[in-house]
Amino acid sequence: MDVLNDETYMKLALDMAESAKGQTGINPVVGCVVVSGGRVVGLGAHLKRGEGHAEVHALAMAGEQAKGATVYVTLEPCSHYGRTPPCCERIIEAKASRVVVASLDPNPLVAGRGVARLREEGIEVEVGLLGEASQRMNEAFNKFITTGMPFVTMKTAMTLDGKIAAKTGDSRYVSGPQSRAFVHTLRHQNMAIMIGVQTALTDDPELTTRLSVPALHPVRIVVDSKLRLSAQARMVQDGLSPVIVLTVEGSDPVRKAELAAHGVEVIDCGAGEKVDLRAALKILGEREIASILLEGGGLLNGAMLESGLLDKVILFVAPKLIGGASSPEAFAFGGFDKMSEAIEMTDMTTERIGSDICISGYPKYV
Ligand code: AOF
Ligand code: ZN
Repeated sequence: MDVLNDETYMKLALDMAESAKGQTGINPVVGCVVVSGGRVVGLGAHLKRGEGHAEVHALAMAGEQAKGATVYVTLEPCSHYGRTPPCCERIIEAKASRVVVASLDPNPLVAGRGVARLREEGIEVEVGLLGEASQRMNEAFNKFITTGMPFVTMKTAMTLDGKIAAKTGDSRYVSGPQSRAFVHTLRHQNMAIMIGVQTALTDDPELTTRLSVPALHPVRIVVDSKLRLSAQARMVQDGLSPVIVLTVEGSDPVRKAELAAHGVEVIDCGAGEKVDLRAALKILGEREIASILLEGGGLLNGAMLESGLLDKVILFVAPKLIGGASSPEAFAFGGFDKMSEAIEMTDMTTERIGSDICISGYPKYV
């Protein structure tokens, strides 16, 4: 049984923010709860880029009752004129007397100015309540707004012996139904999904989001230096969301034109033999793709890891042993000579999902 306190309301604000994950584009998810005279008088979340911020919705619901109220907000109220006016001015205008903030806004246009402005007006401000949860929730936004680079989450399902398919290539399915539903939730929550061309050729995947409720489809990105993707591929034909092919300068102009004629955007990333992955992510960032779910295969996973471009790894480990020296592995790369050189993961979590174990963490590049 929870005791009613500040945390109760901040948790509610975080839950509302969480439910909007995936639908705010490059914007963060934010929730806000207004409490006055012992009652919740306003609730709000930021639902779509370009539309009202969380505080604006919650304060509109609270109306006159916002006077003297406490405002719980998961992210520092903004202080800048963006697509919408500054939330700190809206809070000041509403005459709230206390503001509880989970975490500061890393956007260089805000970064503490929102809190400073509220304090300047004599409003009591506390920062940090459930701050870690708020920061995790917006980990993609936090990276994108400070670096312009998308946040990359790699997910893979593997057997207990680290294989992502049998030696024949068969991979349907490694993990169980609950894990697979979770992956579709991750697709909904990420702006784009990325795979290597070999996976596209082997599986002809749709890369859409299929859940028991309607959800958002990510942009589909294929890393394909030699332009081997077929224009007949299901993802090219279905028209459900854009397809981007990352290739290199000098790849076959005829194939380029053919893919383009089918609505595929083909982007050159470097002049080398292989796609310059870092340059590719920079270009995708410039196109306002702030989060990418990397879904393999092993070679692309390995290359992304080696290049230090994976921000987060989510592994669904199924209670199976498939064996086979040639069975593909989750991370295929040259490897290191010594255990002391291994890439370490930080902030690991484990969770049981059906009969699988979900392990997630953040690779630490030194
Ligand atoms: C808040 N509350 O609910 C959100 C905030 O283009 P705009 O006007 O929507 O501004 C986007 C920026 O505002 C975004 O980068 C982040 O710094 C902040 N988002 N701030 O006070 C909200 N979504
Ligand atoms: Zn705002």
